[in-house]
Amino acid sequence: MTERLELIQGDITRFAVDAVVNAANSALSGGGGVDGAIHRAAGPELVAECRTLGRCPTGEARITKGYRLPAAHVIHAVGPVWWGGDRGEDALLASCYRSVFALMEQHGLRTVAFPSISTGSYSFPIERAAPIALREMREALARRPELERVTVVLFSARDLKVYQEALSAP
Ligand code: AR6
Repeated sequence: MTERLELIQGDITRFAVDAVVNAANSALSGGGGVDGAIHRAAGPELVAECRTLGRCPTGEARITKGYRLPAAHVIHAVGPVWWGGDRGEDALLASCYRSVFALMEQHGLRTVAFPSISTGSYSFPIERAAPIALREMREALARRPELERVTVVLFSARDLKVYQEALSAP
């Protein structure tokens, strides 16, 4: 299973996968960080399709086409804002990852690239987020043999190191 899960440092907008995951906001209106990068690279058709979808609650996800991205689809997942850890943040983050895998199953998608959801503007501590993300990915890979590859694309060398350490933790 582990060989179907990979950690890479890079820019998620460059990945030719069935779906790239966007760390979106509930309005699905575009924003900064990875959301801004994905919308810039996909072109204005992406925000136009997002407008047809309405709001997406925290912990859920919505799928669109990828437009000018090399990826076929974008799955917009809305992670929790970090409020200190007592407002259900861990469960909401796990729910984001599970919602992405549910959409992949519904649409017959086999390869996916994730950013580190919520650990930028939303301030979720990455040392706490990484084990939650990796646990959900491993569970999905174990349950779904049709999933070919799950890639986590970390923007910085430091973030990559945190995920590598979480992946190798006993
Ligand atoms: N490729 C991969 N990772 C990236 C890229 C990229 N091109 N650009 C940034 N990251 P953030 P959040 C990393 O803030 O915390 C937006 O305004 C970044 O270094 O993008 O879920 C939305 O509209 C960080 O590790 O997402 C929401 O309002 C990670 O992506 C809000 O920010 C996530 O950081 C969502 O905040």
